Amino acid sequence: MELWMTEFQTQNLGLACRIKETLFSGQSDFQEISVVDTVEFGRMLVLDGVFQTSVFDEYIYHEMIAHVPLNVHPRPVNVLVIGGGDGGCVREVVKNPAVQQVDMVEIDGVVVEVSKKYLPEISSAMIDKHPKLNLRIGDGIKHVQETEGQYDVIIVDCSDPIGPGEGLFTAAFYRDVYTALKPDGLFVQQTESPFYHQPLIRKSYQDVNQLFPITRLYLANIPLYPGGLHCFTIGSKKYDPLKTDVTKPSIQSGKYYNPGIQRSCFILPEFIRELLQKD
Ligand code: SPD
Repeated sequence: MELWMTEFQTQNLGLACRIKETLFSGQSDFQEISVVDTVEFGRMLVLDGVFQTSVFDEYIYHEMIAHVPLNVHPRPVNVLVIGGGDGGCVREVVKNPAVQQVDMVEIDGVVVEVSKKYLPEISSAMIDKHPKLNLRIGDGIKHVQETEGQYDVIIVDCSDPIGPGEGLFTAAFYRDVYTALKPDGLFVQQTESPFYHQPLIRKSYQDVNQLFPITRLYLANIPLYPGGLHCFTIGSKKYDPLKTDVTKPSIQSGKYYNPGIQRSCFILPEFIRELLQKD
């Protein structure tokens, strides 16, 4: 019998994947967690029915959420990752030579353990206990509420704005992120699909723009996510992503990311530019 898993991306649209095997399925205090081995995407993490990451295309999301903001900052020494329980984001962050410490605060310890067991190529920095990595199981929202002027870069590698991810898309959270950053700090958040999450993208962009002198949105092509095109929003106190020197040596190519992408990912199609400009 053929087994399929579908993420319903809207009420009328779904991405269905043929499954070879269910490797893990369980309920944590926060969400339903599955790891399935699929024909097209390989092993895949699914939270509350939403496809989070797959061994087939995870490099795109993780390189883009980590290296783009890190390379906008001239000295990203202290970094905070909120969420990112599969470990792919911190795997990339620790590669930046300027980074000395990465605090990672993930709310769901079960996601970390399951990822270490079933997605070792993604979670390698957590498995190896990388010396730059300080991993804490806890509430990222509370962590930024209790922190002032500590981080050069904050990366919000969250799930969708439902369940545990909901509070990470509020103006109050962005205010606390602003306070937790150093005077020249910047932050990035994944902000979903420009085709299917337009109200969310516009609202978060406007909220960030109320606080930060510089707000920019950038894009990456990610086959696993709705519409295949994904948004990331940067709020920056000082450094403008559009002025990054892409010839600096810290900009090392990955599998998707390279100096050209660092620049070109901020070039937006007209419908997204218009979305962000609307009152
Ligand atoms: N709609 C899916 C967005 C998923 C974003 N989070 C991915 C986590 C990967 N570390």
